[in-house]
Amino acid sequence: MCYHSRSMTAAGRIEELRAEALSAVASADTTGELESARVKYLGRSAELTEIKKSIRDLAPEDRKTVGAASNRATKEIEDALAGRLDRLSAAEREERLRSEALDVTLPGTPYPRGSLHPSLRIIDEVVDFFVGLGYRVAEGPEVETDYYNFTALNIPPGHPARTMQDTFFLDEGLVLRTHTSPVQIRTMLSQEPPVYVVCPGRTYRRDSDPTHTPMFNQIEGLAVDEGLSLSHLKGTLAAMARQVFGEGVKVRLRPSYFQFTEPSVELDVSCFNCGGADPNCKVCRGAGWLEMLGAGMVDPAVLEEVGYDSERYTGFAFGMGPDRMAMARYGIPDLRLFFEGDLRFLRQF
Ligand code: 2NL
Repeated sequence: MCYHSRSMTAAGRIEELRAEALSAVASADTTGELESARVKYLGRSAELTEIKKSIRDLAPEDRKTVGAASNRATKEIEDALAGRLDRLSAAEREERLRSEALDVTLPGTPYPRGSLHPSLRIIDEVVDFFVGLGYRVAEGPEVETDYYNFTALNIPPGHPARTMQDTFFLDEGLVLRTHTSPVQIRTMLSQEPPVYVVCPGRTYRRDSDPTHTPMFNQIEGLAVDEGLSLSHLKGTLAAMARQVFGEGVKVRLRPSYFQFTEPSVELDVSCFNCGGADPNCKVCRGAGWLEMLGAGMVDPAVLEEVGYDSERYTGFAFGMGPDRMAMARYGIPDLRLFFEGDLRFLRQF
């Protein structure tokens, strides 16, 4: 070792190394620097380590003093390292806590708030009304088979009512559903009466102008039980109209025709805007009444098709267009605005 060449005693060199190491430990400012000092002065190839290894080569009278001195120095350096490590890690922890500290009193980052689409507002209100009566919400596929969309609803293949629906036909007997009625068919096939369901969903017809879009929302509902009559239909739908359009509205039924109900009706509500009094009303255009939905008593042929005993059970069904209802309520002139996703339009609701 170098202390031989400088004709220094081992004990003297140990003392030098001890002093050097202690000062390096004392001046280490980070745990990383401290670790470098440890490796340098106590590591496997540190000079002090080499001295300890060479003790066995010393003259027997020197072994004891050099051994004791190197052990003392090692112990002292270790103690200094441990003490410094405690201090530095505490300081580093403090620093980390300080730099990572969160000021919980700062105001949060404003987060842009969305709004409910006008159609969804109507859908939620109508669905909530029926859920309040104990109806279940049912949903089903938008790609349907010809059978569920038409045949099961008393619209056999080749029937002219099929062409009236402007259907989107897909491959292999599949269609985009033209109404949500197939959901009720699936519900009836999967359970016995009593059935009380409300079925909101997207429906599709080949139509596009200011009052028709190829995709539109529909809400249908179905009740099948013993003893249901047209008066249950009228009472249920009148209560719904009053909840959605206001306690003051009146309702009236007009005869109508649907392939899957008999008798069939249309339900009008008195204009929620003018109450029927304003010949220039923008909402009803002076008619005093707004068409709200179509309905009827489920045709016995439809009940039999799903395996229900039409002698024992009767039912009523209805269908409405929440997009149209939203247009009336919010005075929106063009249905196409509903589906363009223009935020300037949507933010108004
Ligand atoms: C309308 C008319 C209606 C139905 C839908 C229906 C469903 C089954 C059986 C019988 Cl499974 N009927 N649905 C009945 C009458 C009218 O919708 O104008 N919708 C916008």
